[in-house]
Amino acid sequence: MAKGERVYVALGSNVGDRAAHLASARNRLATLPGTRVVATSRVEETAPIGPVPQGAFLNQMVLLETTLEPRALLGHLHAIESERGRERQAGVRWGPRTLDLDIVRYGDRSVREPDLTIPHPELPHRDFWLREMAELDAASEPARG
Ligand code: A4P
Ligand code: MG
Repeated sequence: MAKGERVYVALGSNVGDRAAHLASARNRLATLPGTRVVATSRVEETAPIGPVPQGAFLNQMVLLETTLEPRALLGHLHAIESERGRERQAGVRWGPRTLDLDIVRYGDRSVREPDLTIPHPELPHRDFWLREMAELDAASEPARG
C-alpha cells in the first residue's frame, strides 16, 4: 500500500456505552480502504466543553496513515458515526452524541471549505487533544540511538 498521510482523528462520546462506541470506532477505522492505525492514545474522561449542559465525555485520539483524501475520509467518518446511532439535532452544535469523529490534522494540509476545516479550529483550545497528540507522537517516533 502507498504510504499515505499521517492523520489525527479525535474520538468523542458522551451518550450510552461510551467505551463501546470508541472501541467500535477504532475497529472500523482499521478497516477503511488504504488506511492503517499507527497508534492510539489513552482514553480520557473530560468535562463537557461548550454551552450545552451534558454528561462527561470519553475522548481518545487515533493516528492513522491513509491514502484517503480528506473529503473521502470525512464521508467514512460520518458513516461510522451513523452506525453508532448518532443523530444530529438540527441547529444544535456541540450537543450530546453517541460518537463524534473529527479530523484534527491531515499531514501538513490546510483545508478551508464550508463543511470541512483542517486543522480543526478547536485544536489550540483543547488541552486533552494536545496531550493525546503528544502521546501519539511519542508512541510512533522511530527509535533513536
Ligand atoms: N467539519 C468541519 N471540519 C471538520 C473536521 N476537521 N472534522 C464539519 C470533522 N468534521 C468537520 O459536525 C458538524 C460538521 O462539521 C460536520 O458535518 C462536518 O462537515 P458535527 O459532528 O455534526 O457537529 P459537532 O461535532 O457538534 O460540531 P463540531 O464543530 O465538530 O464540534 P466539535 O469540535 O466536535 O465539538 N467536550 C468534551 N469534553 N469533549 C468533546 O469531545 N466535543 C464537542 C463537539 C463539544 N464538547 C466536547 C467535545
Ligand atoms: Mg464533530
